[in-house]
Amino acid sequence: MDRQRMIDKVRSEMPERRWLHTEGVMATSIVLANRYDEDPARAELAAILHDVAKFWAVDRQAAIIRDNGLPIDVLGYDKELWHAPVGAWVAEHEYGVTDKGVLDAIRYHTSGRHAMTKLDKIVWLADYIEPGRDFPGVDAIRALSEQSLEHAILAGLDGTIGFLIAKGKRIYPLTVDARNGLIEELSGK
Ligand code: DGI
Ligand code: FE
Ligand code: FE
Repeated sequence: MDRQRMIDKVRSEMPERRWLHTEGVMATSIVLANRYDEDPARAELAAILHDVAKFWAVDRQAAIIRDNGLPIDVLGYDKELWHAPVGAWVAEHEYGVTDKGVLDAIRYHTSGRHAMTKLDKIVWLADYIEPGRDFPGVDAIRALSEQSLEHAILAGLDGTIGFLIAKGKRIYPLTVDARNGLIEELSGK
């Protein structure tokens, strides 16, 4: 599917404010890809599709996970996590994306994972710091993003994990894996 048709279709799947968020993630992904020597077209493609399933009914999201053999453990955690693996499936099967690295960046854009690829990192971080995001600490992470992808994501993960702890919520294991993986990478282990 060509880029413009894809954009029009994704836009039709969400309210306008979420589309504006997606445009912010697209622009930020391109900036980060250029800064950190990744292909901006792949980063933008993952960004266009990353939240494609965010506004689908949760029953429809759960059915995609169950009916297609996606990791079922996520259904035991917050519904906010489901749209990421579902989005990767939709990108492949409804939008014809074949680039496994792009599909993984969509799949892991909410949680992260152990040993994140550069593309995973770019999309994860762009989602966190795009210009529409406004929460305490976001400017510090925007500043960090100019120095180090890994330090910026680590700070973001600490923020997310702290937020989940403050709310008494469980933490999805891949989110912990992502944090451990970044610390290992930064300490050279
Ligand atoms: O889809 P977006 O809003 O753009 O952002 P996102 O895909 O990063 O989703 C953020 C939501 O996901 C937010 O409500 C927190 C939640 N979340 C992220 N990691 C975890 C998590 N929820 C749980 N329970 N466990 C996690 O590890
Ligand atoms: Fe998301
Ligand atoms: Fe997002």
